[in-house]
Amino acid sequence: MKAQKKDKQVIKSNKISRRTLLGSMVAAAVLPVNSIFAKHVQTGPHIAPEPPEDPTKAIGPGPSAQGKRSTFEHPVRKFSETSSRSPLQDFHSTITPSDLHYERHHAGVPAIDPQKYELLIHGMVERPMKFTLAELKRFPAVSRICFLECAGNFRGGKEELTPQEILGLTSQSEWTGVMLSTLFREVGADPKALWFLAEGSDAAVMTRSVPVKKAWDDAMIVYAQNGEAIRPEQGYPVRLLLPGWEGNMNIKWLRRIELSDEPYMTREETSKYTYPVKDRIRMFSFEMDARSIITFPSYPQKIMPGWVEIRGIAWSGRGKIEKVEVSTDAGKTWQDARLQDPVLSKAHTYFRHLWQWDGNPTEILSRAVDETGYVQPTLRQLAEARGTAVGGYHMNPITSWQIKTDGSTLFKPE
Ligand SMILES: Nc1nc2c(c(=O)[nH]1)N[C@H]1C(S)=C(S)[C@@H](COP(=O)(O)O)O[C@H]1N2
Ligand SMILES: [Mo]
Repeated sequence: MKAQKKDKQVIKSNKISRRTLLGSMVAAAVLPVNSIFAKHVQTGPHIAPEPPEDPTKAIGPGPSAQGKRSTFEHPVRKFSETSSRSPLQDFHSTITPSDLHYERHHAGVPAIDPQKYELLIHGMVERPMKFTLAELKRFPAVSRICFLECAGNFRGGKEELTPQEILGLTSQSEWTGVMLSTLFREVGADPKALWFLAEGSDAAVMTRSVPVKKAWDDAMIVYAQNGEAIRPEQGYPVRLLLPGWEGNMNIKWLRRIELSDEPYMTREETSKYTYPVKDRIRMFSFEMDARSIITFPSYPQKIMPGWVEIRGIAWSGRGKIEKVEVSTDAGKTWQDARLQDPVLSKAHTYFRHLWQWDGNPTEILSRAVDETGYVQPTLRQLAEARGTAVGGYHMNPITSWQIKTDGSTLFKPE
């Protein structure tokens, strides 16, 4: 009986027009059984697959204390001594599984006993205070989904590069902790304080000066990542979270905050994270500029002529993604991609665009526009705007993929 019913459905949906298809995509309805994305198979009792003899044997012994990935799935970070990159091409949505979050360490990952942990807040405050982890957790908590991105996130130069290799120094988590403004009220921050120093307790004792206005805006002291304690690599037990701002200011293993009326000019900010300065004005903002990347299709994936759903992520450190435009003709014409709701501020936003590939070689590109009206630039525009002062940081050019006649994909280094 059941099989017969199914057969009827197959016949009913045998003919689907392009309009029906697009309509159903927009309405996010279930794809028809006889889809142009998949092979039509004849169903019926005579070819119904036999269930395995003992299905539990095939799957495993039963409940366990801790789950693992399917043994068929192997997403991995690509790592060097100082950083690791998220496998962007393996993700279907925007939360990065915690064990695949990118890492950037200046002196390794310290092991910090949460029982001994303390955060000192002092300097231009009425009451210098030390907070244990338990004390931090007693304050009203807040959760926020946002991306983190290293200021040096961009690599090019050759065709055989995956999204992970090009742009894997960004990830997204749901972070939980206490608003820094709550703690600043607790210690009685002096309204005349303009900067605060954030200091980590890793061997690098990484320090950065942060404008106090970020603390009154949306800075957080976070102890949880995707619902559980922060991973050691992300700053266990506590890190500073500055939504939208360059990664290096988000101090991990945070142990001290000192308020002042001027920046501290720390080693990190005068050596590594120095930026081209024009007329005494820093040429880059602390915010990460809007950008995007197509993660499917991408190297080394292969496509077939016909319908292809182009997919990728877009984000901006200045707010929400307003739109993502996709070009399938090497930048001649652009079309708006669909954005996956909810579109969050300072967060990776998933985009999708249905494209019928005719089998001819072409190039596909994506371009992000954020709510401030900022449009993701081309590499040439970036170079022109910065003149000879183009540095390795804050490079957010439009990236394009070449589609070859055989359906293979290669990065286009420019
Ligand atoms: N204490 C400390 N904080 C740090 C760093 C570090 O080496 N030590 N690296 C910074 C840099 S350069 C980046 S990009 C982010 C990376 O955060 P993640 O490793 O959680 O992805 O942390 C920042 N905070
Ligand atoms: Mo970084």
